[in-house]
Amino acid sequence: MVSYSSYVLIAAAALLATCYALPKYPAIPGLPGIPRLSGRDDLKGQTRLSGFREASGSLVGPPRKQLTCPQGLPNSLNTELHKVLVNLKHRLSRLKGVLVLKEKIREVGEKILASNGEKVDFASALASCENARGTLATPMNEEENKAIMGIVKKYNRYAYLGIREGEDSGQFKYLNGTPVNYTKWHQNEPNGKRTEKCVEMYTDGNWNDKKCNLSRLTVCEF
Ligand code: MMA
Ligand code: CA
Repeated sequence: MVSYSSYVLIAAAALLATCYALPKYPAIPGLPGIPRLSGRDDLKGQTRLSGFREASGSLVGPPRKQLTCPQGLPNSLNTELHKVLVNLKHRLSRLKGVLVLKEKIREVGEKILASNGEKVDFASALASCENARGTLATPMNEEENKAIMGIVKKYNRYAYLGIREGEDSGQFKYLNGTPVNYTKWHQNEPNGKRTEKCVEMYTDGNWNDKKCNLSRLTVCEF
């Protein structure tokens, strides 16, 4: 998954190399000659790479009469890039099919969830998720909670979530420090009163505040 965006960039760069190799075509400031796509929406159902033209908006100087990059890609290049992206999307969707079939990942909305099956303490679980460029699974709604529960059930082992009790407030927070806005506490939880600073998910999907040094299933989100 990680390499998808780099793949797209490399493919785009390779094709654009022709473009930028021509004289008088300045690269977009801030990037080594590759215009920035403004988000994943750029890749959704588009036949033209308008994001590329958009990126040229900040360029100064008189308008050019010639068909130039980055004002507008030559049609042949645009078509070629479009083909590359359609191809990549198709391949990616097939690879995703394999991973879902093999139960290596679960998709919920934009999130991808996965476990390495390892049972470790909170810090180690978080470290393995971050090493894989993800973070600990953090349910933000019922649907995400259910998806994580599916993994917890599959391994039949409680999992630490990406939620911790704040040092000062005693409030439970996401790892970025913002207070939780969706919870699924088991009855009478949380009850640790600042002695149980982590949160585990039971196999029924409910949460319990718990000490952070136990062995729990590592479940990451990407
Ligand atoms: C354990 C521990 C607590 C939890 C209670 C629920 C005895 O403590 O897991 O975190 O709240 O069980 O009974
Ligand atoms: Ca508890």
